[in-house]
Amino acid sequence: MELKYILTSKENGIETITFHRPEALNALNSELLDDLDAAVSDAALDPDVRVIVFTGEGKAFISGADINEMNNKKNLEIIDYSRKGAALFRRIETLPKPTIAAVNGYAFGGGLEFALCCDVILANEKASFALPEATLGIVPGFNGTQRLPKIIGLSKAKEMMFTGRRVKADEALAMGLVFKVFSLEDFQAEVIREAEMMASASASAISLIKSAVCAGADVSVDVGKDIELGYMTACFGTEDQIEGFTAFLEKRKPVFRR
Ligand code: CO8
Repeated sequence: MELKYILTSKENGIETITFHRPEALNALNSELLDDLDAAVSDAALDPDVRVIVFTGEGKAFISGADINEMNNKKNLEIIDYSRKGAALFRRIETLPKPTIAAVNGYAFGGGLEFALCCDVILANEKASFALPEATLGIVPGFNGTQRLPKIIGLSKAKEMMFTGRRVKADEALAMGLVFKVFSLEDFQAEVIREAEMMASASASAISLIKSAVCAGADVSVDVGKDIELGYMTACFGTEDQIEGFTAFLEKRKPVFRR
């Protein structure tokens, strides 16, 4: 399928999905969401893809949902649009492969909400983050009201949502929103280095770890510990577990196939 607003490339088990709508600073319109859906579906099914990196072309990661497209929509149309994005974002959040948001510039509104669905957020020094919806008279509609407080805490999330102010990379790092910040020149290589570390670990173990984390996110520790027990037990006897243990005992690096 020909994609209009997404570029993809694959190297050494790492798929890079680049938002490519420069005329609107990669704003998310329905077509871009469809392209993203198609690219993610391909990457999810491709056994050669072990890690997915999302980034943006130019000075934006994603400048938000497309304000032109949302303008004049009626309530029910907006509900459909919000559900479409939210369902796709949730699918990405629960993909059985690791995802990295490599935030290269503006991550505003739906752009920040998208990044919140990725497993790790890395940023360059030019990255900035905001949920400016209140300044547009709307509510973050791709579930930022739900995810941001869980990541940075209620008070900081409310301050960001009430003011809509732009948070620069260093502050985002201090808040725990971003995992690491890199200089412009080191950014690409460091993102790949992080992705390579994930790609060299056991893909089957990572998928089970992710399932345990997702399934346990909203339950008590007592319920969560049994969820974890199930996934941990499932690893034993798998090809990767045997290879991982054997490699350790033979003092060599493991070679995982799955
Ligand atoms: N939607 C549509 N077009 C956009 C968007 C956007 N979010 N962002 C930028 N553009 C367009 C601009 O209109 C401009 O187009 P044109 O050249 O035709 O005038 C082009 O991109 C370049 O933008 P600027 O000239 O403004 O570039 P600057 O470098 O001066 O400014 C900014 C960059 C600061 C990013 C600025 O463009 C901006 O403030 N953009 C809007 C940011 C924003 O408010 N984002 C949140 C949108 S709301 C949202 O995301 C809700 C998500 C949930 C929705 C769920 C359904 C309810």
